[in-house]
Amino acid sequence: MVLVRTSTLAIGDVHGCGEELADLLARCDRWYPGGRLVFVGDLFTKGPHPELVVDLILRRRREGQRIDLICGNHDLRLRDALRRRAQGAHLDTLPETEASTIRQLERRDMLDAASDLTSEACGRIQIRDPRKRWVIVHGGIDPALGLDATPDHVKIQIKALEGMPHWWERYDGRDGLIVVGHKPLWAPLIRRSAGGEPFVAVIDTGCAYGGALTAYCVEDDRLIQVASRQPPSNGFTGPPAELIEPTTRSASGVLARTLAK
Ligand SMILES: [Mn+2]
Repeated sequence: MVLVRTSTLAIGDVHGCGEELADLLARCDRWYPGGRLVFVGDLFTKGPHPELVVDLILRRRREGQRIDLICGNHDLRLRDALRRRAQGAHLDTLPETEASTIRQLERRDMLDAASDLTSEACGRIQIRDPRKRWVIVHGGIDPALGLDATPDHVKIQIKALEGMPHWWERYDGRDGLIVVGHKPLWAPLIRRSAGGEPFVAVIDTGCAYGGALTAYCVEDDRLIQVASRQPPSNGFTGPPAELIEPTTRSASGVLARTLAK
């Protein structure tokens, strides 16, 4: 069965996991062929194959697929490192994570293309649908301020202090469905109203740490996952035993275990 309709697929933090992104997009193609892809940010650093991420985005755009990029905190870090590199900085003088990504991109002759995509991502804080039913942003919002009044830097990298509630635990849905990455969770987290309508989706499932890569169709309220190929780290113990396909709706209202990161 193929679900035919305009579909928007938010893609969680890829972090240079190019092979997993290929797996995930192949799976998305089965359910949502030609769907619009919106990457929630943190595209290239940490994982082993940033050049494959570049290649997939460019190739699919050439084939006519609509793809939008949103700014993550690691995209900003990479942009800064790329600027310093372009000004002649030696890789040894750059932060280790960014240096290793740049080294890999240079080796595969993908640095310029990756720089362009990183700049593009850094220029876009959020994507909101015209009817204001949903918004996709990297980190989240300050529920006390609301979506419109939350400063950009907060939207990019809001994180709960130790022992304090996450922003999504204090959000009541008044600004519609907010889809984010940024905070790696064991499982995607969907919060719902009493009527079952989703108003929060957290879809960073720690692919760079051996978890999974997750896509979420905002119109359909459905999740698609593939297993990470990376060694477990940062508290992850490996990919989830059961990956979520669009046939299985996410568990209603369940707060997933979160990483102590
Ligand atoms: Mn991230």
